[in-house]
Amino acid sequence: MNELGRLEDLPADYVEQLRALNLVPLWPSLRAVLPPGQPRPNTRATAWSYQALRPLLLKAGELTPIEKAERRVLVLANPGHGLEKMQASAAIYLGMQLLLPGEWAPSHRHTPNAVRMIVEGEGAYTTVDGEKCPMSRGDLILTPTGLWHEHGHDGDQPVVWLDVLDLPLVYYMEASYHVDGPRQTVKPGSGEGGYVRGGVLPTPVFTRSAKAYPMLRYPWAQTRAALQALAAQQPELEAVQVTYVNPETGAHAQNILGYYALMLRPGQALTLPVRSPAMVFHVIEGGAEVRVADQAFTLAEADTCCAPGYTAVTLRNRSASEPSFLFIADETPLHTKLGVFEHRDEHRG
Ligand code: GTQ
Repeated sequence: MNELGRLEDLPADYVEQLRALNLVPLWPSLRAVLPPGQPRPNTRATAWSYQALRPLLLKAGELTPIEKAERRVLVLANPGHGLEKMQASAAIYLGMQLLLPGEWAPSHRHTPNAVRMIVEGEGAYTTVDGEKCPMSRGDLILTPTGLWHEHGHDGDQPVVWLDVLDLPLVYYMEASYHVDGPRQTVKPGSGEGGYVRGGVLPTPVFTRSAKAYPMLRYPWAQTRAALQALAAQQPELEAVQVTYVNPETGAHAQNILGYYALMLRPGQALTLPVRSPAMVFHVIEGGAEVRVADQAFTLAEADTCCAPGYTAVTLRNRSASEPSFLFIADETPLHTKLGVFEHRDEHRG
C-alpha cells in the first residue's frame, strides 16, 4: 500500500481555492475513511459499575425533581466517542434511569426505538401504546419507534432500569425528534400473556392483530425458564442464548438493535465469533468476566460493558456453582439490513 499525498503537500492557496468552493481533496483522507483490512472504531471497550453509579443516580433524585428532568437518566457514555455524544457505540445509547415512589415521567413518543431492562425495585410500570407493563428485575419492555410511553411508580422503593436506544444512529440520520402527549388511557385486554409460550400464537378468529409490535413486555421469569430448559435439554450446547423476537414474525423484536439473553453455565468460558456489530453486555444475575481483545472487565450483578465490532470477546462465568445470566444488545439487525454484516470466525471458519 503506497503512501498517499498529504494536505500539506498541496499549495496553501490551492487548498484555499478549493475550500472557497466547498471542495475537498479525497486522497489525504482516503485511508482514514477506508482503513485497510478492518474498521478503526471509536467505540472503546468500556465498563460501568452499578455499585459506583448507583449513589450518583440516587443523588440525582435529590438534586433534580422529575418535573425538571422529565427522564432522570445518567447516560453510560463511551469516552472513545467523546462523552457529550452520549454514545455507547456507533448506534447504541445506554442510560440508567431512576424513578422514585410516586413519580411520573410524562407521556411522549419519539422516532428512536427504546427498550428497558429492569435493574432493581418493584412497583413501577411503563405504559406503552395504552398497555400497562409492570416492571420487575430482568424484565425487558419495548418502546418501539412512534409508540406513546410514560413511566409511573406505585411502589415504595427507588426503581432503576437500563435504557437501550438506537438514538445515536437515528440522530445521525437527522431523523430524531419527540412529541409530548396527554396521559394515556390504559386499554384492558392487551398484554404479553398470549405470547409467552413459544410455538403457539394467539389466533384471533374475528379480528386481526394489526399491531406491528404485538409483544411489549418479556417477563424475566419466562426468559430465564427458557434458558434453563435449553441448557438442561442440550448439555453440549455451547451458547445457551435466546433472542428477543417479534412473536408474530420471528424477526428481531426491533428494527435496528438486537436483544438477547445468554446463560453461562457454572464455570463456563465462551469465546464469541468475531463479527461486525458492536455489543453491550449487562449482568442480570451472577457475575461474569468479559474479555474484549486485550482488556478484561470483572462484572458483578447490574454492571454493564460494551465492546466494539470486529473484536474478539470472551465471556466467563465467575461462579463455578451457579449459572450467570447476561442481557445482550447489539447492532446485528442494522448491519444485516444494510448488507454490511460480517462474521470473521478464525476458529471455525
Ligand atoms: O424513558 O422515554 O434514556 O425518551 C432517553 C430518552 C429514556 C424514556 C432515555 C427517553 C427515555
